[in-house]
Amino acid sequence: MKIKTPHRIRSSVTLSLVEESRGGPFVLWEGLEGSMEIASSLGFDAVEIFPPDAESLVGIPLERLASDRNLSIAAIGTGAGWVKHRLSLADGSVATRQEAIGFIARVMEVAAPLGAGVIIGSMQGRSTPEVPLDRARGYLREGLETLDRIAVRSSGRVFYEPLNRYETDQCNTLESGCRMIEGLERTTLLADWFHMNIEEADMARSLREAGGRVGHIHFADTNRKGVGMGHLVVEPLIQALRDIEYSGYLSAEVFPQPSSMVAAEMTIESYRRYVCS
Ligand code: LER
Ligand code: MN
Repeated sequence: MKIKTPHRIRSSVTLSLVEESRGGPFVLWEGLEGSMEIASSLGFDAVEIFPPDAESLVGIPLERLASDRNLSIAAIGTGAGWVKHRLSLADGSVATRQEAIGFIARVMEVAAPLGAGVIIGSMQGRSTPEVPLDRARGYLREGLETLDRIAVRSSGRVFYEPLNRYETDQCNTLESGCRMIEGLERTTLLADWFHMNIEEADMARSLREAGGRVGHIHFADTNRKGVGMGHLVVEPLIQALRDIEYSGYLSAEVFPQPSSMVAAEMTIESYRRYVCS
């Protein structure tokens, strides 16, 4: 009998605990346990958590809640630092930059023992009239260096996420993201297919060129709905991931449209169609 090797590319779905982010691209909104229950019943390998802050996760037996349901924690987002507290790694004030680093470091303290990476997306900030682009990029690099050092000490991982031009002018492509994280030990790129569809000339080629520096993927269709609900041509992207021996998650960070349930079901169906067949 042929033994099927397990898929190294695993499935994940986002769950949000941040009321202020309603309307954002997060699939499950039923609290930690309710959302994990749904993810597990649909057969996802993992969940990605978007918490208000690290403190709201301290004391919660995350590992047990997940493993009881046969789930892993793929990653923990830090975007609430921006959404709720207006913190950014590129802020003009040194005190605010330090607060931003502290916010992310505390999330890493929760994430690292779970084997989950921390995501730096919105927290990278952008240039402003007071902070020109060169300086904003320098501040971001300093913040990433500090967080990478913390990750080395705690066996944590950092996922740095290039965003589309309407959200940041720091790094919009995987290529510029690779330059931003050059030389860092525990920091890889988060390749979000929604942003990539806007910014990359050839998404499959960009994934191949980034190679082993791709650490996490936000699995979204062109319209930021579940994969299968837009016009993304998925096969070449999965082939590129196989070619670079990607062994992380495809994590659905998409709008809960037409409903959380349909977005999650569509995602796991697409995952099975493209990755497991
Ligand atoms: C965060 O992962 C992201 O993709 C940004 O667009 C913020 O929502
Ligand atoms: Mn994303």
